[in-house]
Amino acid sequence: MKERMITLYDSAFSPFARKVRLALEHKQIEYQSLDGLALVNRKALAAVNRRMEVPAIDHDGMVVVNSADIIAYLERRWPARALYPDLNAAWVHARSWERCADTFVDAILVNVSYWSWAKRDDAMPEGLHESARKDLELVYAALERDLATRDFISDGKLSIADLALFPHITAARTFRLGYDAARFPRLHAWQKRMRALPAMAEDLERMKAFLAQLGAAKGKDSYERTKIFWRGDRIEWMVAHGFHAWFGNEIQAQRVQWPGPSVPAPLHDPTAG
Ligand SMILES: N[C@@H](CCC(=O)N[C@@H](CS)C(=O)NCC(=O)O)C(=O)O
Repeated sequence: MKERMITLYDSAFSPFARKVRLALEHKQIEYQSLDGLALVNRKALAAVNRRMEVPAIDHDGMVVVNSADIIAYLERRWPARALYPDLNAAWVHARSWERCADTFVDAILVNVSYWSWAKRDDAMPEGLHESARKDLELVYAALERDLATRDFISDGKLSIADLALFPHITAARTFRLGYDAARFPRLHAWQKRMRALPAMAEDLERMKAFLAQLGAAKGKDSYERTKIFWRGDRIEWMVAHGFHAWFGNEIQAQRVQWPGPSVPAPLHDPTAG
């Protein structure tokens, strides 16, 4: 039986969706993509992921959600051009950078991003940008350390650590939170090395095109821009840095959207339908 294509519930704006798309590209797996966060596609997204999050993939009727699980699935099905390093220590290192990108770096950058794309009439709470800068400095210093002996973060070749971090590190500058190239020269060289890879260059182009289209569509609203989607790690970062009053006010003012309740789909039966 001919294998059907993967559908990726995607968003050019989501670092998690971008990570999965980069993995698909790296592994040279055929896929089609659907903008899961466009309002017109909300129902289609809800049908595969009740949490209402991208990315999700549908592979011949089998749905996988959550970026790290999707990539683990891709690695299992298409082991060639591996994204998880062979050596145990490098595997552990790459997974911990992926987790750091997904839970910590994402939280910092997304939480400062609301004043760029969401419809709001307030200013960023005092101290938020400062807290973001402080925490990102820790990330930059750890990357500079890890790149002392390697061209890529966890291994001599590209791994999941590089793919998970790339969307964030390249976005940080937009929010005036980029690294200082003079203080972090190895990180800067890594960024240049990554940008030179065709899949990364295309990813950045897609992101730029998306932002241009979002700017042009201002007012017409193909995306939710009033209520912000909140979940665990992003709330944790906000509250842990003393912005609980601001967050409480957001809930009070009904500017919050929550993930939907989600339980696993039944075991997939490849012979059905
Ligand atoms: N743990 C999830 C997180 C995915 C996530 O946070 N997705 C965000 C976009 S970056 C989302 O779909 N939010 C829904 C929305 O903005 O409406 C993963 O790794 O895939």
